[in-house]
Amino acid sequence: RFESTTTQKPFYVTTPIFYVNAAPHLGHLHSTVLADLLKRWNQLLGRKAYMLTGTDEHGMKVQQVAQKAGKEPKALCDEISVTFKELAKAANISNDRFIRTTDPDHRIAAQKLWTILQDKGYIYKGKHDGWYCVSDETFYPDNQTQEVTDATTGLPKRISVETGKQVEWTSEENYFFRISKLKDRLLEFYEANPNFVTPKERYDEVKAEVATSSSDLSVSRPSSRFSWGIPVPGDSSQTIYVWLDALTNYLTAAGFAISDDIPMWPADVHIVGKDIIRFHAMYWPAFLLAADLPLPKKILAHAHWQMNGSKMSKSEGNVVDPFYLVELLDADAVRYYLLAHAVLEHDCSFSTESALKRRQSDLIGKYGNLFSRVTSKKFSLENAVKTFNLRFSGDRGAYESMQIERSESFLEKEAALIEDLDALPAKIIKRMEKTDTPGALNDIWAVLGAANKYCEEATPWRTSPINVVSTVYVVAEVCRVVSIILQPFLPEYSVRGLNHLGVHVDRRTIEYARFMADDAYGSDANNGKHLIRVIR
Ligand code: ME8
Repeated sequence: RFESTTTQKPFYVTTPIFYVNAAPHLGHLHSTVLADLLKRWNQLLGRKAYMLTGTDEHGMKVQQVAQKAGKEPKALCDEISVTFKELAKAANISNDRFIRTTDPDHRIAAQKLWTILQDKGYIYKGKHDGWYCVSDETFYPDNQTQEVTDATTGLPKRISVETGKQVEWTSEENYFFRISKLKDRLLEFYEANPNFVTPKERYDEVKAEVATSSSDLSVSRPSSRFSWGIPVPGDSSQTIYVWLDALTNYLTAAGFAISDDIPMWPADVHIVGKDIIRFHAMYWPAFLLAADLPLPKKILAHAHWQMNGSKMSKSEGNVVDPFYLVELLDADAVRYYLLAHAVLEHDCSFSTESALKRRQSDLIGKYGNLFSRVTSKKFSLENAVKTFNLRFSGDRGAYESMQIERSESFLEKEAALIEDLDALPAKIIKRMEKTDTPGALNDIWAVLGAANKYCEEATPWRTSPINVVSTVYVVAEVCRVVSIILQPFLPEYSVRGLNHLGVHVDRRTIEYARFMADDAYGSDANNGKHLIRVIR
């Protein structure tokens, strides 16, 4: 009932669309890298994939920042939105669209969804009193707020217990969404789809929250107070609530504004930070249920990056500038650090030193080093080549069509390493089913570690030509197979590696990630100048 009927649809992955109240920080890049990883991972598995990211430009928060800066809201949006777009470029993100909620098709889509909800009887007008938090763009029930003393002014103020942000008593006419009518259907849906919210801890929280919820959701604001948004269709005295507007972006990009037939829908996964689960796992499915549209397959929530012990956040100002980091490390090394370091479940703290260290020890020390061992002229294998008079083309350090025989002894000696290598794809597929990126990279680096060790112990140049050749061959195979698997994680390093080995672009999908895969380099790869050719 909730699934799309087309099986051929592209894998559709999204990031949150980010507020344009300040420039991006490392946390935003983390969600974006995860989405990019999942897109590329699905492509590696042979599936078409589509990735969406963008900016959330309406709402009180943006309106207030613009006012303070003495700018028109749209001008502020243009200015900040472009920094998010540039970050995606700098970080080598392969998003297919960068959506802005000020895009014309999005306005149409948001109004269309509103109209459907209204026609189906889910929207009514009422009076609303409550504690509104501009910073979080949401109302909080009384028991989720508390009075505290402001540290700077010494005056009392009321804040949200959850986020610590100031709330204000707000009383006004709003349109409401009958989410209360959908409570049972939501709970049924969670029950039937235990992986809908991942990780499990977050799923349990969502279920508990929906089970105890009772009030309807205010989905508009008076335009007199707040006009920087999309007007309610047929009543311009009200503006659509920014979260209803924002969530619709996922439908907009799927083509909802122009057609009722949206083959790319539903999304396969919405990547979100754990701060916005309620909106994605409760409100969003409720809107879609009400509109009779299929629900997304998964909400994947990641924990937060911390800085000096508290959540890295624009409003706190304790942020890491992702542009600086990309400059310092390079895009792949930043991705590596984010993916290897952060588990979904727990917050983790950022440190530049540890990012630099991991680049040195893992990327340069193990992955890069293994490539040097097979391809660099400086490495002792070159001596071996000379000693045994093997043909060495000297062309970009590559061995020209080195011909080897597959012999028993060759397989015996390297059996453990080859076995580990061949077990790797299945292991990583399993890890990726849980989006366990630290686990996946750990498995990959275990093989790289073993291969480096094997090189050190093999000292083939002291023995015979066949050993030299087989050692180089096995190590080259580790480089090739690992690079294929690493493409979604390290798109630049891996492609450089595969190019260097001379692996044809058609031979880089997961089925070639196997020791001695048939025609692994492609018969006309690199004009026949691939590293190694095998005769069986
Ligand atoms: O919430 N660690 O936008 P936003 C990891 N516009 N990720 C972090 C992070 C941190 N410290 N801080 C932020 C919004 N993020 C809405 C979304 S979607 C329809 C609308 C990431 O600019 C994380 O993904 O506040 C978080 O959910 C998101 O940025 C919040 O971005």
